[in-house]
Amino acid sequence: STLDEMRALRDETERFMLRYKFGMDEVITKLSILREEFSQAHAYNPIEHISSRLKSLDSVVDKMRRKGVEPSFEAIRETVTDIAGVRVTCSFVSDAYRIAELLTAQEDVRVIRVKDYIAEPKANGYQSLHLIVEVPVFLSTGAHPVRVEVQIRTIAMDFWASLEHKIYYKYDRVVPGDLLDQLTDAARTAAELDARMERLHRTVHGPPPHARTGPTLA
Ligand code: 0O2
Repeated sequence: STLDEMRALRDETERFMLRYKFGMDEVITKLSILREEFSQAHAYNPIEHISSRLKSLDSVVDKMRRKGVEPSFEAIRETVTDIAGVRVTCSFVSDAYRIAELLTAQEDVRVIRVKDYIAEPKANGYQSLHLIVEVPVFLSTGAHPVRVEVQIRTIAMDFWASLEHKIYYKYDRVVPGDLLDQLTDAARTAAELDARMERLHRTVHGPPPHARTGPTLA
């Protein structure tokens, strides 16, 4: 009956979304382990904060429509790579790269895409290191690869991005020009602060163990 079909679709949708939650949980666990291990070994915390969110089904469908793709589970899996999102806030830029390297070097983590908006900030000044990774989630039916978007940034970048995000939505994606200019200028100030803090940090803790390079695609 139609009711049975509706129930089946509801269950399938729940199963579909739950996998993303599990993938997110896996990535959070990996990051938490790195954080604790690092704190123990280096006597300071490279990760200030880890947050996560699961995109609502409504936003997923909206995004599909914006991209002009007819929503289906298969199409969503392929096109919407940020259903599961994890955000890592670090104190220093070098730590942002270090966390990215350590995460992507793990053998069950497959790097799908890297966008380094720290090396190449967006025109509005947005900075952040974005990784799309695929991790296996082990269910009763076996291992299922799940994609998770990981955004790694400094406290200053995060501070800027959260304000910009609020302004962007307050003006319904059409922000007045002078406000945009001020935001871009503030992003420069944030980047300067990051550079100064990094220098101070190095004076105390020495240079980072690796050259400051982003993670590369395997
Ligand atoms: P929300 O509301 O944060 O969820 P794609 O996801 O691949 O279709 P794109 O643009 O290729 O889209 O991905 P990209 O550039 O990696 O950006 C994805 C996410 O990064 C965004 O998610 C934001 O969270 C963040 N982001 C990117 N650019 C900006 C920016 O200029 N300002 C701020 N504050 N955040 C940004 P969503 O789904 O677009 O938005």
